[in-house]
Amino acid sequence: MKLYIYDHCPFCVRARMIFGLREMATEEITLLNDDEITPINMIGVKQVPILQKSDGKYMGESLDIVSYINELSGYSPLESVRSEIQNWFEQVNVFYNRLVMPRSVQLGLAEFAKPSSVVYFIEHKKKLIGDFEENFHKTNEYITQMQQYFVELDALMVSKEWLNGKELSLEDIIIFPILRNLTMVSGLNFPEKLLNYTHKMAKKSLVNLYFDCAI
Ligand SMILES: N[C@@H](CCC(=O)N[C@@H](CS)C(=O)NCC(=O)O)C(=O)O
Repeated sequence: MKLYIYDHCPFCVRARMIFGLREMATEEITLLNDDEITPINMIGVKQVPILQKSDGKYMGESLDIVSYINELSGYSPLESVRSEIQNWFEQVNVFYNRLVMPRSVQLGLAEFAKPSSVVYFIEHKKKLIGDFEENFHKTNEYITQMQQYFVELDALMVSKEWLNGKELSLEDIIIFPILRNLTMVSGLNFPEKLLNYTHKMAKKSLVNLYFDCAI
């Protein structure tokens, strides 16, 4: 199987996690961010992640890929998300994007290997978050807000292994990618339990963190 991704893409991290956690093999292929043709030819839209299954057919939508691989590896469906966790995820989104997007293009990630791919990303995403540099300059303001959200999430964590305290669930699948990408923000302090969880999940799911290149 082949998994088409961008490194910075949290939806792609969801798909990467299930391969790592279920010890299933896949070849990860990072597309250039301004490559529209390849994904459109596969699933009709310019969006990743895309899984090419063993029969050659393509599948988009991160949560569909997660369910498919989870089932293929013999596990029962993943438990759903507590409403408090879903609310946290939705509330944090605006600060998350403003912290992460301006940094994503500065880390030398494979999807931004060509200058045109950086320009493409900035042009599209500034419609969502506004000017990248302005957002970068407001880092301290966003960090202050994010620290408060971290305290809330820390309180919702039932264990350091799995967010619901029992087993892998969709809570881990939606929350870990957000935490993983926030590791690119220098000066953002993860509370101890959350930090422990982030490291453990990165190891178990074979997804890298960005602490060593945070800016
Ligand atoms: N609902 C989709 C959302 C995927 C998505 O929004 N992917 C983003 C990357 S994070 C994308 O490909 N956006 C188009 C772009 O960046 O040009 C899923 O869960 O897979």
